[in-house]
Amino acid sequence: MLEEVVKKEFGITLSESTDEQIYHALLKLVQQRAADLEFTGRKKKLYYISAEFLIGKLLSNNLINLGIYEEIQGELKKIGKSLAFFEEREPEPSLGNGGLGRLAACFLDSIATLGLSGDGVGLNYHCGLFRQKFKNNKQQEKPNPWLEDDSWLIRSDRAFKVSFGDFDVDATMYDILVTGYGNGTNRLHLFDLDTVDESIVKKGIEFDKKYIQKNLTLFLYPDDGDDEGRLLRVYQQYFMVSCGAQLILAEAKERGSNLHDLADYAAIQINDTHPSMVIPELIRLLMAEGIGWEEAVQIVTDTCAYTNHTILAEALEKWPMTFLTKVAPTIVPIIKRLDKDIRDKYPDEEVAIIDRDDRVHMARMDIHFGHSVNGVAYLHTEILKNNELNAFYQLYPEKFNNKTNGITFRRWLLHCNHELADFLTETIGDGYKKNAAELEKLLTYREDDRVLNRLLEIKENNKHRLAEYLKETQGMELNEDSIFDIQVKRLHEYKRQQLNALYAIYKYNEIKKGKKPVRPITLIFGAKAAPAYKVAKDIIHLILCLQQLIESDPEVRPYLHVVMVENYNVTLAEKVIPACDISEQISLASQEASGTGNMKFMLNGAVTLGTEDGANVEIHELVGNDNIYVFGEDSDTVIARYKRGDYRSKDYYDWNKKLRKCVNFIISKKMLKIGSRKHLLNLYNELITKDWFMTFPDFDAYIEAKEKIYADYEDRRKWAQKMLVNIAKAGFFSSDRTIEQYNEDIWHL
Ligand code: 26Q
Repeated sequence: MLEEVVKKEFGITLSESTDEQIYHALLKLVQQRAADLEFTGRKKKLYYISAEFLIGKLLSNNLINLGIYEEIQGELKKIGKSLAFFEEREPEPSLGNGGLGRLAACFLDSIATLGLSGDGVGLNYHCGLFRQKFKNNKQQEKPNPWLEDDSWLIRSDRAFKVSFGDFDVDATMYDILVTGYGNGTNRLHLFDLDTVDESIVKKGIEFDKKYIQKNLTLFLYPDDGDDEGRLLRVYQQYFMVSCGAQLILAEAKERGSNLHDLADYAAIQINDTHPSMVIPELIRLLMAEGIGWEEAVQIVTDTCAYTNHTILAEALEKWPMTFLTKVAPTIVPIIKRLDKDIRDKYPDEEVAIIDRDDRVHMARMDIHFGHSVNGVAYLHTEILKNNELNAFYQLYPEKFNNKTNGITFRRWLLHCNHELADFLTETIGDGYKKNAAELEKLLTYREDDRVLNRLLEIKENNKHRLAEYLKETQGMELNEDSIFDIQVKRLHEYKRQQLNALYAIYKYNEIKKGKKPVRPITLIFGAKAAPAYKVAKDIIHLILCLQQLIESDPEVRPYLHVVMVENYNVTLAEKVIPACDISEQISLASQEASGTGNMKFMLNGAVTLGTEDGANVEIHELVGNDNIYVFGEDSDTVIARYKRGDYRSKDYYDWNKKLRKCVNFIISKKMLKIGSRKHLLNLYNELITKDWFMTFPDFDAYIEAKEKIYADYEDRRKWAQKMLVNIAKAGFFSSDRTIEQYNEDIWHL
């Protein structure tokens, strides 16, 4: 297969080809095959519009989806090459930062797999999210340019003009082909400017924020610590939605729409509020085509739907009108008119689009002028309805619906855990690859020692593979016989990596006192902190200092190891997740909208240690009490305490001696010898004066849960049964199920 491509491209044989020529041929081959499978002739199409698409490397997944993985592997083997080499060589596109972006990528896979016509719409960030380096136990940010001459991007011939307040730009559209598993192909459209200039990036990730033509698509979420950064974000958003809206209308017309019937030709899913300006932009464009105000508003409402991914107030975007006036003056009168219509109808200030400080509330616009509002897990949607968005739920109960997140099993099982996937196929057949619910067939093997032992053996092998990889790439020495207890996700106070770090301190002290664990424990962390998020960086500092302290302590090191992997990204996730024994999902109840890492770990046979938050609630319900470890206060308690506003972390610190000892350790002599006084003291003070995400009230329960889960790990047969149940019950979390629900309830493709 590849032989023909190199012949055509270079006029040589495969064995004569250089690695770069083979890599080029692999991309070409995949693209040709994928292009042949494009969906055509459909009337209605979905546009999933999002500031992030954390797609990860694409080569292997595309080969799997196209059904030619083994064949290509064999062809390369014949000439003494390994596919793994080319997988490693591929740069990871860094077009997202966490859950929301990775979800968008899983959804694209499932949409194509289900044979639905649906494209992604986003931006082509040249450097995307920063690359993380550790120096002096601190995070440093470096640019991560991922674009190469040979890449998955295809330059399209569609071009759009976008008018900002002071100037116009000409946009270019690039496409990445999105393959479905044994099905057709969709596209991810990424907009860009030809004038963007990577050479303006200086020291770290700093650059001239004012020079929009040169910097517009350089970075994902440019630092918003100042007005220039915030303004640049608005430029990015308007650029994305203006291009997207123009594309959607152009394509709808090509498919036969007269625009009055746009909703029969297009469904638009707004991924959080970053693309919300698509609503006024579409109204503007429809009116420019001669459609009247009321009809234009109705058409847009019938077309657009909004997904909420967070209840954190600071993530609910509110843009000052002055920003919009500068960046996108043509949509300002439209937003004002939408606000007026709402104010005329509903006097409640809480549901107004423009508030008294002249700020535009993006989510409010989405809810009024979209036909659907969904949360991303059962509990999250309930909290939206009953608390955060209750005023809107009162107005539009029919718009609210839940779509519990999911993950694509192609990447998060077939690709990242070949050994487990093959064993599942041997044991229960390969029906589960297309129909995830069939994983439940595994339950019949619950008492089968051969199956249980094999699950343990696969886990051991994956731990070995991770250890090798981390040794090679990060110089780490992991003890493969230890328990791999893993917390990998973006760093945020609400996710409470600091609680896990306090446990590490507790255990360190216990071991110092002579209370050694029966089996060594490896606490693995991986997390990037937003560059301007000080407390998050202080938490990274704490973890890295603990790592150094413990590594240099021969008394403790054999029993406890804390490691923080550098530059946690999709590629690392694919290696870490299959090797995990214990999956840490310890967010403060009510704060994690869903989580999707929790699902990936479960699918790969890890047991969850978590709070009743996000999709953990649904995992708990599926696997039952025996197969998950739940601790901590529930979301009602937490929400009530926030409402009362009477949480004082200092009280817990004063009463709880065990806790106080661990917190004090942060600024102990030992730690100050290793780390920075300023950062450790900041964190210490933050905890005892604020602890906004309530780690102290959950501290005792967390320690108890950890000790219990470690003890239970020692009954290997029972543990294997827990692994088995987790894998068997993971089917619900296939993003194929999620997408079927979106289509059924919202898109109607
Ligand atoms: C907002 C305002 C200004 C600047 C940035 C932002 C911003 C940027 C990114 C706000 C939110 C995000 C990303 C949110 C996110 O990733 N949320 C996660 O979404 C997942 C998919 O639904 C859930 O599983 C996670 O629980 C949720 O945290």
